[in-house]
Amino acid sequence: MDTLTRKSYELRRDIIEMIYNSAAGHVGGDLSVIDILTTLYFRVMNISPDNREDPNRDRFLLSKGHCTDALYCVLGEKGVYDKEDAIKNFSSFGSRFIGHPNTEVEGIEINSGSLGHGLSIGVGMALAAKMNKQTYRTYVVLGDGEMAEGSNYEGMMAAGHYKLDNLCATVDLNKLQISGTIEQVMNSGSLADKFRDFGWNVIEVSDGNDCGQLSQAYALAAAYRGKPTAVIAYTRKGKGISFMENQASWHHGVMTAGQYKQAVKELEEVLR
Ligand SMILES: Cc1ncc(C[n+]2csc(CCOP(=O)(O)OP(=O)(O)O)c2C)c(N)n1
Ligand SMILES: [Mg+2]
Repeated sequence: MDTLTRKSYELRRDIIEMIYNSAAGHVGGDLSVIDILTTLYFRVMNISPDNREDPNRDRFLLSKGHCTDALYCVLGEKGVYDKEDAIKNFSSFGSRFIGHPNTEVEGIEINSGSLGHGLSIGVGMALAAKMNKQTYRTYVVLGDGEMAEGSNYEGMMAAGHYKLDNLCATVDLNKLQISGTIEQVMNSGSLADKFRDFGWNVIEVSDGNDCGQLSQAYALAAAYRGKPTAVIAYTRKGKGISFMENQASWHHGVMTAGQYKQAVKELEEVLR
């Protein structure tokens, strides 16, 4: 197993611990997005504990903010703060590790979780970089259910209009949202076609839980000039835990003690 994949499974182990301790969080979406976060934070972006104030640090925005549990584990693993603090205190009274991203947590750039805001904020950050001749890149991660929010389409249009090739949006396309399939709840049709129509370069990643495929996509995105890039990552919700995979009910399900044991066992088998 390569180091990035191993890291994503170690982070899955942290996520399961955090979710079980707190009996809160959004485990299905965490497990679908963790390979995207691992690839971005450990291979692609120039973000480290030492450059948090650097104006040229890359910007990362988790627009599908309900999956902040995964992001807290990643930032802890990066050494931005004590990861154990986040795992033990997630969602507990008085902790800054609340259930959606907030800027009181080191390394978090924006408050998010009300879906549909991250892309437009990212457009502003990318446009500012162009105007100020700064070299940072802006990365926004969206959910496919989140794409029902109309504000995303204004963001897409503006990014295409201003040819923001320093902006990269990733859609975690797991075909599920809070209460069912995308098709049933709000059918958005082809998101790849919609991004293309708004003037984006589109890269489709057939296995969005494969860090190798994701790394290649982000390398192509960084080299592409003249258009923003959308990485459409076909993922699996609940990826890595057999009984959670592809089940809408695990959007924010809470594990029993038996399910927790089973989840840990499955991850430890992969990591052995
Ligand atoms: C504006 C807004 N409306 C509704 C919600 C409630 N909500 C939280 S998660 C979610 C579903 C999101 O689905 P998706 O983007 O596909 O996320 P994923 O499958 O990656 O968990 C909804 C509707 C919200 N957070 N914000
Ligand atoms: Mg989804």
